[in-house]
Amino acid sequence: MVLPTILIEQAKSVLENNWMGYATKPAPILYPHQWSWDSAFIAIAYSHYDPPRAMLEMRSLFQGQWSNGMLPHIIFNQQARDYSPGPEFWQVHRSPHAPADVLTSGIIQPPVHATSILHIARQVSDKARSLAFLREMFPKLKAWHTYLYRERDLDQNGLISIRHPWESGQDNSPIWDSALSRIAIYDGMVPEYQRVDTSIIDVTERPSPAEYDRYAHLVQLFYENDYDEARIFQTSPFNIQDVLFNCLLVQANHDLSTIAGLLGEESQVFDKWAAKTAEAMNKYLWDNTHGIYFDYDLISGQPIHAHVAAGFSPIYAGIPSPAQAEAILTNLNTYGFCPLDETCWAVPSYSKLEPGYSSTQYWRGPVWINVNWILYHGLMRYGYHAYAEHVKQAIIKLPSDFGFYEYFDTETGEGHGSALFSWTAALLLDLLLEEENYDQFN
Ligand code: 2M8
Repeated sequence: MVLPTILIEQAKSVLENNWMGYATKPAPILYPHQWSWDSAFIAIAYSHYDPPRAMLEMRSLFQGQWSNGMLPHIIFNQQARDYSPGPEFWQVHRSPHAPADVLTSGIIQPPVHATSILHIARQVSDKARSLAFLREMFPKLKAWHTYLYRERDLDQNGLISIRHPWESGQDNSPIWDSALSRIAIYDGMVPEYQRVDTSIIDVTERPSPAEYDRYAHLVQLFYENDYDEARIFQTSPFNIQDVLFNCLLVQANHDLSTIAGLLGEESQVFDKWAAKTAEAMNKYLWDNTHGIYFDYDLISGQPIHAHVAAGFSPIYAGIPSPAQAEAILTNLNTYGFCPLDETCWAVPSYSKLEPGYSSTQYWRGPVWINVNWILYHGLMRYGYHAYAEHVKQAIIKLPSDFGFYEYFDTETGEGHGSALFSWTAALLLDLLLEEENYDQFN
């Protein structure tokens, strides 16, 4: 195990290496642009040791915000051409809302941004500068959350739905299998695309060609409908209320409410959104038999019984009752996730007991640091300190023993995917530096 001081320096150099001068790419070769939720996690790390850079990271991201409030999942770096699908694939100029001078994708990612921005503001020691930053970001965050509740809350019950697997951040999770398998592909249904990922990473670890065809097909459907949300939802075969997305939104609403309070702005609307989404998650997504939250497929009208670690994430936002949290803890400890002993490296993304589990295939079983960071905070929140410490030590030990990889083999701990992965370094830094937290608002 590497000494914490050395590990901190190594993690900082991963971020330095991926810094593009205005934002941080997720990984040196595989992901050469700015990704939305990656940046939010990365900025949390910068907040501890370089708040100006943290602020720049988030400002750069919001440069790509659409006029309808949508925050796109990729802001393309015009200098980097080696990622596919690139900007031309998305055809976002068909939307009247896309910015003219910034190249973006046309989908979203989980809304961790208010959380990240509040984190940053708390670390800026000059209170006036901190408030000025919040004042600048508040209308952008408000427009982002307003977009989600206006355009994506189809049942008007507080549950936001996603229209592409990439919007979840968990690209090839087993959650999407049933919905994707319903999409029959015929000639002309898939636009031309090239893949770069499979020439960089072992092809068996990446999404399959069948999955990719469907990802591309959905994007074609979006631009053929000029990114008009109402038209998309009338025709789209993919429309899912996702647990992780909604859970992160609940916390982000709480944080946006805190930001509004600090600025003397109306905060009630954000509290109402948080409560509404949390209530709906308990009503519609909680599965009492299995002690886990399941995604809900709006097209089939059925819950999706995929036992993924994200199904426990609502503890992060304080959504479950103590009894529900107790059931979650039992499930985490027993159902192929992470027993509280030395056999567990960290919580796998998908239960080892479920069909199709793989210890190395991307979002179908390996350990991801961001999911474990979310669960760590949830376990702390409910007072499960021993378990939280177990997960925290795993988050530190994996990069320390195997390197700052994108994800880790659940069985051996070995690193997979891209090396020098930014959010692995960032969230490790957050845990190692959090004791030194500066908060001038408390
Ligand atoms: C992965 O997603 C991108 C597509 O957005 C990809 O596979 O090319 C996911 O792990 C996602 O959560 C992450 O934000 C992105 C960049 O790290 O990579």
